[in-house]
Amino acid sequence: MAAVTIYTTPWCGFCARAKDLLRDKNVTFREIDVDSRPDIRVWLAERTQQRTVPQVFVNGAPLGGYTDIAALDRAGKLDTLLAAPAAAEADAALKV
Ligand SMILES: N[C@@H](CCC(=O)N[C@@H](CS)C(=O)NCC(=O)O)C(=O)O
Repeated sequence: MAAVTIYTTPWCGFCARAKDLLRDKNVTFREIDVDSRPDIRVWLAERTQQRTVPQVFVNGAPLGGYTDIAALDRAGKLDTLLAAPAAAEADAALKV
């Protein structure tokens, strides 16, 4: 199973939907609350070119937000990405 990290804020509906989608797939993920972490939000904007949460990373690669992973799921591509072997080093390189 791939290493999954999701950057979120509390009271974020898209974050809840992204986590629900991952949970529905029995995916274990690491959640980073960036509500009080402007340093991580700056890093995320540079890394993803997006300024919204959630931001989902699989094996260190940015997949985007909820609508992005839902689109990957509808296209039948998300399960393959999630089933890849964990790249722990790539995931550990993310900012926390
Ligand atoms: N299409 C994006 C929309 C994400 C979105 O609009 N997130 C809101 C919070 S729920 C956001 O980040 N707003 C700007 C902010 O909180 O700084 C997704 O599906 O993830």
